[in-house]
Amino acid sequence: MRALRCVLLVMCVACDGGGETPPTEDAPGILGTEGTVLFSVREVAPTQQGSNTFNALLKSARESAPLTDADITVEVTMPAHGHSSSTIPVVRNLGEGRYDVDQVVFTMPGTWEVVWHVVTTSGIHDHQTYSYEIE
Ligand SMILES: [Cu+2]
Repeated sequence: MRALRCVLLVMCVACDGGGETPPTEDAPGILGTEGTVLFSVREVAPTQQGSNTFNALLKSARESAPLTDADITVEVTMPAHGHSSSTIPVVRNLGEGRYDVDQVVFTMPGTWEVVWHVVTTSGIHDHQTYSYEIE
C-alpha cells in the first residue's frame, strides 16, 4: 500500500508543470514515505535526455525547520528496463536546507525514477521518489 501511495504522490509532482523556478520558502513540499521530511524538488530546466540539474528544499516535517545537515543520496533508475544511470549525481549543500543535484543523467527516452534518500545527524531518515517522462 505504501508503494502505491508513493506513486500517486509522484504523479501529482510530475504534473506540476513549470519547473524553472527554484523552490521558495512557501513551496508546500510533499511528505517523504517515512513522514519525517518535506521535499520540494524542482528541475532547474525542463528535463531532457542527458544531464539534468535539480534543486531541493528539505524541511523536517515535525518542526517545518530547514534540514541543513542532510546527507543525500540520489538514485537514478529506469524501472521498466531494470537499469540505472551511467553517472552518479553530484549533491551540493547550498545551506538553509537547500541542495543542488547535478549530473542526473537520463541516458535514453522513457520513464525514469529519481529516488532521494535523506539522512541527518539528528536521526531523521526519509526518502521520496520522483518520476520523469523523457522524450
Ligand atoms: Cu532504459
